[in-house]
Amino acid sequence: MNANNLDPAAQQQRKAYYDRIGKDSMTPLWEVLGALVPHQPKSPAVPHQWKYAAVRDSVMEAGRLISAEEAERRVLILENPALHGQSCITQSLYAGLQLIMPGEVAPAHRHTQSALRLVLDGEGAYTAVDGERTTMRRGDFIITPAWTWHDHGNLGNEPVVWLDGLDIPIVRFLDAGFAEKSDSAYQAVVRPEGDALARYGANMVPVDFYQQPAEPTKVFVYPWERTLASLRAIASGTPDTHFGHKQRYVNPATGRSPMPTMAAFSQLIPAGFETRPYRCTDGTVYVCLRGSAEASVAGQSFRLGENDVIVVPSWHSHQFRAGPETVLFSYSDRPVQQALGLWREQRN
Ligand code: GTQ
Repeated sequence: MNANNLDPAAQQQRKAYYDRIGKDSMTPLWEVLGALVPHQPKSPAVPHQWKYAAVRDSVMEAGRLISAEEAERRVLILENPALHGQSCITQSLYAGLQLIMPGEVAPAHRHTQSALRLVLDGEGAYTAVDGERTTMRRGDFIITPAWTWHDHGNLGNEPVVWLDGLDIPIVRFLDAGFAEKSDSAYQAVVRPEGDALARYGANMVPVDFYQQPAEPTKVFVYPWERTLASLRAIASGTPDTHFGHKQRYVNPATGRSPMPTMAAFSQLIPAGFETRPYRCTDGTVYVCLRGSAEASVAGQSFRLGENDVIVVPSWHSHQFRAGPETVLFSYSDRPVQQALGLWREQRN
């Protein structure tokens, strides 16, 4: 419907009509149909990059401005520049850089939002999930599923920074957010470090264990050492034209994504390899863990070095050209889209 073809009187008449029905909280579909039911996704988010070297000083400055205790979580949100004020990196995903200084504790709490962590910088911190601690090492992928108690601490002597990925916008959209704080700053340790991984993450589970659908996954850390060893072993084979060598993290007890709202991936792109253009409906956050690559996102170019973050919005064609051997971590809302029958991809 092109209102511009109308004569002024008719335009006036429609406008008056819209104003009148507006008072009854109604609005005409035909003015917005194209935007409501688009031919293809038109994300309001834009591709963007955060160079770690450029933002690290600001992250450290937060460490001098506010304590972890006062902040509860001392995090700089990575906000999509086109979604200003919305605390999100895509319409459905949140990302942030969390800092914990030596001796600090980010107190125990739990919430219905699911969180993932990718450790980037520094040593000596831990995350505790439901009574078990895991020492955070660079490249470790750690999860705190919905409603699990978690606290973070730093027993070492250097600042530690990790990337937080949460489904905050999804839970906000559904108005399903609950949270509570624990009475004590940190959880009592009830299992030794490595217990969950040994019991549930070594291609075996306890004899009488069957994962209940509503229960959180038992494995909550995917150590970098194992990820890199897998990728390296696979990398002797032929790389996929669009991904290089790309693996999807799973709950080993089910083969499904570790958490119902977010998928996570690790991929190794061999030195000099260029992936073919690819797009998918799940807007994706990529982090370069090793090496460097040139990312091309819908015609925009980004030089990705270690710890740099880029966001690729839904249905934006992207490809990578690795300099040296490069490892990228990524996460997205793919499991949500797949559960709803919405997910699509296109390989060019
Ligand atoms: O570590 O629990 O970036 O609750 C945002 C909300 C981190 C956390 C965030 C959170 C957390």
